[in-house]
Amino acid sequence: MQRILVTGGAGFIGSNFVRLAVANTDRHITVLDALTYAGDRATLAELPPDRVAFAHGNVADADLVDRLVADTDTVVHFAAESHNDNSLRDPSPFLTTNLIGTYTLLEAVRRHGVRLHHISTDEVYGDLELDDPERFTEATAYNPSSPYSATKAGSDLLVRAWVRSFGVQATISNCSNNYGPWQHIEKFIPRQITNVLDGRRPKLYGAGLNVRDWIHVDDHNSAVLTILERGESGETYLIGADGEVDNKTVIETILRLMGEPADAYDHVTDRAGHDLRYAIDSTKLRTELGWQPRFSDFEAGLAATIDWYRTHESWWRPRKEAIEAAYAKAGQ
Ligand code: NAD
Ligand code: TDX
Repeated sequence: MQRILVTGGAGFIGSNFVRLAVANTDRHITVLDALTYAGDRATLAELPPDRVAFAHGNVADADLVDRLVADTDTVVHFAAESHNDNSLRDPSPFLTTNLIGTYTLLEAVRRHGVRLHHISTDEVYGDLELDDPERFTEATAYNPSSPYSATKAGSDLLVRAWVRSFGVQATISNCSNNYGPWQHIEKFIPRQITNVLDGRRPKLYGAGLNVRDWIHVDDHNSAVLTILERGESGETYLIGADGEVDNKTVIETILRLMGEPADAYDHVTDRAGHDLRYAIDSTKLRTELGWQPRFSDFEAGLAATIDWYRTHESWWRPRKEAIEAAYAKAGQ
C-alpha cells in the first residue's frame, strides 16, 4: 500500500484532505501535526485507525521528520502558520514554520528520494486591481504583501530550488481562498457565521470591496489528489473555481441566509496592507490534468457551511471569546 505523510493534517484543509484521501484512495496516511492553536485532533475523529496514524510533532524537527519521511512514499505539505492577521501581530512563527519547516522537509525528501507536494497560496502573487481583466497564472511574477504571504512565497522558491539544484521530485499548487467545515473561526467566513450564531455583529474590514476567489475545500483537495496522480515533477498548478466575490457581498449573503437584516454588520479597522483582489486562472490544471471543481454554487456551499457551524457549536464555542478579544484589541 502506498503511504502518504500529511503535514498539518489536523488543520482545516489538511484534515479535509485526509478524509477525502481515505474515502477515495487506498493509501495509508500518517499525519504530522504540532497541534498549534490551529490544529485539533477532533478534526480527524472517526477516521479508521488502520488507515490513519498520528504523529505529534513539529515540521521543523529534523530528526522526527527524517524518521517519518524515511517511512513514506509521498509527502503532502499543508503545515503552515496560515493567518494574515496573526502575521501582522507577530511574524516570527511564520518564519520558523513556513520557511524552516519547508526547508527541513526538503532536506529529508532529498535524502530519502521521496516525492513532495507543496501546498501554497495565490497570495504569493500579490493582488490585482478590481477592474484588471487578467487573473493569476503560473507565469505571474511573485509579489507578496504580508509576512504570511512572503514566507509562503519563500517556501515555494525553496521547493523550486531543491528541484533544480538537487533533483528533488516535487510539485507545487497555489490555491485561492478555501471555505467549508472545520475552518478555524479566526478566518473571515466562519468568524462571521459564528458571530451571528453568538449574537454578535459580523465585522467587515474597511469598505469591504476586496475580492476573494472562493473555492470549497473539497474542490481544493480533489485537485491535490489529481496532482498526486497525474502532476509532473517540477510543475506548479494554480487551483481555483471561478468564485470571485467581494467581502461585503459575502457578509450580506451570510446574514440573509441566517435570517438577519442584510445591513446588521459593523465596518471595522482595515487590515494593514490589505490585498485588494485575488483571481485564479486554473486553465493549466483543467486542460493538462483534466480536473474540474464540483461545488459551483457558492451560495449553496455557504448555506451548508452555516449548517455545519450550527451543528458543531461544541467544537468552536470554547475558542470564540479569546479570538474576539484579540480582534477587539486591534479594533477589528
Ligand atoms: P490551518 O491554520 O487551519 O492549519 C494548519 C495546521 O498546521 C494546523 O493543524 C497546525 O497545528 C499545523 N502546524 C502549524 N505549524 C506547524 C508546525 N511547525 N509543525 C507541524 N504542524 C504545524 O491552515 P489551513 O487553512 O488548513 O491551510 C493549510 C495550508 O494551505 C497552508 O499551507 C496554507 O498556506 C495553505 N492555503 C490555505 C488557504 C486557505 O484559504 N485557508 C488557501 C490556499 C492555501
Ligand atoms: O473579520 C474579518 N473581516 C474581514 O473583512 C476577517 C477575519 C477578514 N476580513 C477580510 C480580509 C480578507 O479580504 O476577508 C477576507 C478574507 O480574510 P481571511 O479569511 O483572513 O483570508 P485571506 O487573508 O484572504 O487569506 C486566506 O486565503 C489565502 C487564508 O487565510 C490564507 O491561508 C490563504 O493563503
